[in-house]
Amino acid sequence: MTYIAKPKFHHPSLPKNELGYTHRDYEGSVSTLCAGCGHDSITGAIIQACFELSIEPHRVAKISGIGCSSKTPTYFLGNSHGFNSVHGRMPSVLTGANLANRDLIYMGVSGDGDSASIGLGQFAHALRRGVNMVYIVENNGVYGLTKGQFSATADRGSKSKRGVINNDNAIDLVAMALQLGATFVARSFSGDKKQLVPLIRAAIEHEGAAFIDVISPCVAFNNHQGSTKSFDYVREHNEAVNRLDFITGRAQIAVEYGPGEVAIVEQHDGTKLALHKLAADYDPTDRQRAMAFLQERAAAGEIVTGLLYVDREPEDLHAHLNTVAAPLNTLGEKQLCPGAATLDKINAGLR
Ligand SMILES: Cc1ncc(C[n+]2csc(CCOP(=O)(O)OP(=O)(O)O)c2C)c(N)n1
Ligand code: SF4
Ligand SMILES: [Mg+2]
Repeated sequence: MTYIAKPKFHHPSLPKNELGYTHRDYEGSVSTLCAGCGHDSITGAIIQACFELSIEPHRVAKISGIGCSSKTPTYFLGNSHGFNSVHGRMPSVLTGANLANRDLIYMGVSGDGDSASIGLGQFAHALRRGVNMVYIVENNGVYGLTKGQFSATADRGSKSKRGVINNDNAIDLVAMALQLGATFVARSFSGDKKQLVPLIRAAIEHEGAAFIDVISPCVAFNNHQGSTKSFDYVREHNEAVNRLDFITGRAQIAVEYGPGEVAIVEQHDGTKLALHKLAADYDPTDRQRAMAFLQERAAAGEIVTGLLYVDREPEDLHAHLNTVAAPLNTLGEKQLCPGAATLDKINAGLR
C-alpha cells in the first residue's frame, strides 16, 4: 500500500480536546486517493468525530478489506491499531478481534464492492450477530480501485462512465441492515459533514452493531450524468429524515436548537441523541416503520439520509455468548486450564 508520512509539526494554537490532543493527533498518512474522492471527506469526518469525543487513539482498532475505501484507514488515526485484511473479509477479522478483546473500539471500513459483492455474506453475519462495532461502507456504486465496474449497489438503469446501462437490481445495504437486526442504522453523504460527524460519534458510543452507509462519489469513474451516486445526483435527491447533534452523557455539550425542534433519544448507557426532526412524524426507534419509509422514499426516487433506526438498549455478541469480560490475552493459565476435576465434571455432564 502506498502512503506518504505527514510532517509532525502543527500550528501551536490548534484547538485541543479534553486529552490535550489536536486534530493532527487523529490524522494518518497523506492520502493517495484521487483529488476530490468522497472517501477523503469521510476520513475527515472520522478524524473530527474521534477528536470531538476525545478518544485515545490506542483504544481504536481500524479494520478494512480491499479497495480505495479500504485504503482509507491509513489516512486517519495513525496511532491506532489497524489491519488491512482481504477483499470482503473485514467483518470476520473484526469479529475475531472483538471476541478476543472487547476493550477496543472497532471501526470497520469497507466499500460497496467489498461489502455488497464479495463480502455480502460476511456483512450479513456480522450485523445479525450484533458485533459491537462501527461499520462504515464508503458507497460509490463502483469498484473504484479496479477502474469503475458497476458494484452491486449501483442502481438499475444507472449509466457507467463508458455509457453502459446497469440492468441488475441494486442491493440496498441500509434495508438489509434493518432486516438483519442492526441496532443502529444510518445513511449519509460524504459531502455533508454536518450530518456525518454526529452520526459517527453516535455510532462509536452505541454498544452494538452500528452501520452507516455513506454515499461517496468516485470522481474518477462514477460522477457523470446518468450516475445515481454522483455529487449532483445525491444533492438533488437527498431526503434527510433528521438533523443531528450528539450529546455524550459524560460531558454536557450545549446544543443550539430552538424549542420544539429537538427529540432526545436516550440510550441505555446514558448517551443521548438529539434529533432535529424535519419529517414531523419520523420515529427513529421503529424498525418496521424505518423499513417501510425507506422503500416508500426509494420508490419516489429519494435517497433517505440521517439516523434511520436506533435501539436504545442494544445487546452485542458478547452478551449473546456470555463471554468473559477480560481480554483473552490477559487470562492466566489458571483461568484457561481449570484442571482435571472440572474437565471430568464437564465430560460427565455430556454423557
Ligand atoms: C479476492 C479478490 N477478488 C478481487 C479483487 C480485486 N479487487 C480489488 S478492489 C476490488 C473492488 C473494490 O470496490 P469497493 O469495495 O467498492 O471499493 P472502492 O475502490 O470503490 O472504494 C476488487 C474487485 C481482490 N483484490 N481480491
Ligand atoms: S478511483 Fe474513485 S474511489 Fe478510487 S480514489 Fe479515485 S475517485 Fe476515489
Ligand atoms: Mg466502491
